[in-house]
Amino acid sequence: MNITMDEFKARRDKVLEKLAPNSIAILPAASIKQRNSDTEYPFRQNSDFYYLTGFNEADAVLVLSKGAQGQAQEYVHGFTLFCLPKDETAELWTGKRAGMDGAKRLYGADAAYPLAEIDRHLPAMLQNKTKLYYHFAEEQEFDKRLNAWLKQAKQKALASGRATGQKSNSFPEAMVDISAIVHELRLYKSALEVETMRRGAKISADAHTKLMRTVKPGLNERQVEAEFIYQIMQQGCKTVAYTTIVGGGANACTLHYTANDAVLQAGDLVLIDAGGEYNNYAADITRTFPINGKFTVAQAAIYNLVLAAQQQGIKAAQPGQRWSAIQEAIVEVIVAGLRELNILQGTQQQLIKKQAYRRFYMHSSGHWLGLDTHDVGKYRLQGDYRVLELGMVLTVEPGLYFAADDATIDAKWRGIGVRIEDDVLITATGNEVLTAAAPKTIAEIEALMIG
Ligand SMILES: [Mn+2]
Repeated sequence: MNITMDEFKARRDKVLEKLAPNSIAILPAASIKQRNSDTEYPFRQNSDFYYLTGFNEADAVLVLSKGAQGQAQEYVHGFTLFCLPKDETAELWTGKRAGMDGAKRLYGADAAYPLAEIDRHLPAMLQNKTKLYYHFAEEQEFDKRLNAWLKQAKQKALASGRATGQKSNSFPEAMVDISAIVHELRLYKSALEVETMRRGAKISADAHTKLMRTVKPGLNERQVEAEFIYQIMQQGCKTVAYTTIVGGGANACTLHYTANDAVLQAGDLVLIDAGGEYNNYAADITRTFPINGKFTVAQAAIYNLVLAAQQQGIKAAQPGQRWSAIQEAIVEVIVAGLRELNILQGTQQQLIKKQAYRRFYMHSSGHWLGLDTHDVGKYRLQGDYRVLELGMVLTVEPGLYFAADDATIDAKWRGIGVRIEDDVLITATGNEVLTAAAPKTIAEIEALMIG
């Protein structure tokens, strides 16, 4: 289930194919961020860097070089990795390193140099390249270093011009954002990526199921969060893919609620938006269910409406459909349902046109999913929403939220917040719901909670 070194190489080859002739791409790994004094935030590799290398050490630098025109013999390699060298003392404190030898042997680097020597090599590698591909304005510190290397490359070119009397175009004339190339590749998941995501989705779905058995009145939201983290880590996730949301009662109406410190009350619903990160890939699931195991009539009405909308949204997630078809399907159901419940008044067409539903359903249908929870990849091409294709993975997550103090609606709806979210893989013939193992019909949930 791990992505193979062959696949990482195939990804780099695809990037190299898309680079202009005689060009260079530079991509830094993530750095370790200090939390305070001797304590650091947990390390998470930069997703683009990981996608192209599988290399999980901090501060490394990937260089892809295309074309050897005018290059020093030492640098005519496709894939160069700068990383930390083997060092017994340092490794005693911070763990094993691949080192130069490992970079080549285990990660397929054509050349590997110690990070400390990067200032010496990079200016020479930039020489005689016409285009530089890079992530602009993401890491200020690295931007500065890159500028310094460019400046050295320029000075070298001038000096060699003076020495030889020859003029040359000797360093990049254009800089291109590398994101467009790498992100487009990341949007289409390979068989191994799908297998990885399927596993992470199953682990996360099982953890949600476990929470339905665990939740009861009197528990603190934080205890529910703790149980989720326990479950996914027991099954092999390194951590959660994003900050867990556990919102009891009206807390569910705060879309990015993360305080998670209220006591769960009988008679309320609890909304749990939580997913594990498995081998660097994210799962993203939301379930909403009654804290005492039984939906009230009003809660059931809203819940079934969101569920119907989600089911129609998932149906619209088909190859050949546009991204926007999912939201359109959801909105049709939501508006019809809100009219039926007399929460909105007016014709279906007018209410959709005015976006009257946005008071209660104020977000979009979902997002791409992959190495990042809100994964990379464009939603529009030339202005139009793109067409869904085989191998794309996305979430479908409609919701309805009625603020506790909204005096314009009937009191029975106030404080109800419901969202239902699944992870959907676009297949050749339709789709596969990767998170289907987590129950979501009222009958299934009540049976699980009260038997
Ligand atoms: Mn989501």
